[in-house]
Amino acid sequence: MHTFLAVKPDGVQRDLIGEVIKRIEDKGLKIVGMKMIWLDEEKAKKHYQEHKDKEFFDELVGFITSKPIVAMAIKGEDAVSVVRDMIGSTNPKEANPGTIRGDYALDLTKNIVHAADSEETAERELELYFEEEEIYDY
Ligand code: 3AN
Repeated sequence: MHTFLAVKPDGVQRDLIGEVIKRIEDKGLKIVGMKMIWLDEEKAKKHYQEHKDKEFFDELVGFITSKPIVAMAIKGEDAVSVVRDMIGSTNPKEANPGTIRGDYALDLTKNIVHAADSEETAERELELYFEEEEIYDY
């Protein structure tokens, strides 16, 4: 199974790309696609389309386009739920210690990472960020 994870602008700014990669690899998951990209507004809005009516939507789009992000395709057994558990709750104040957000974030918007929350979302997000040939089968 594949999932999608992104190190957000705050994680990139704080030099936490390596820390996130290390945790994923240490867990036994495989990174099978990876790129640094600077999202434009159109793509950011597509990514967060489910939140388009929320009051925090503009802040979210402004933040995610403020600096580059690192997008990853990750392969492993139950990768979607395993990676969600590893990143911790959306609100970092409630995220357990030992999770990425629990260990590195306090702010609801600047919460270091994003990861797909279902198989359907993973498929959609992988398609949004990667061409088919950019995800390797190895
Ligand atoms: P997750 O990233 O854990 O899947 P979502 O999809 O509910 O969480 O929210 C997407 C992003 O929107 C979160 N990572 C967070 O940055 C932001 N967000 C969610 N809820 C709020 C909120 N109430 N106020 C501000 N930002 C929020």
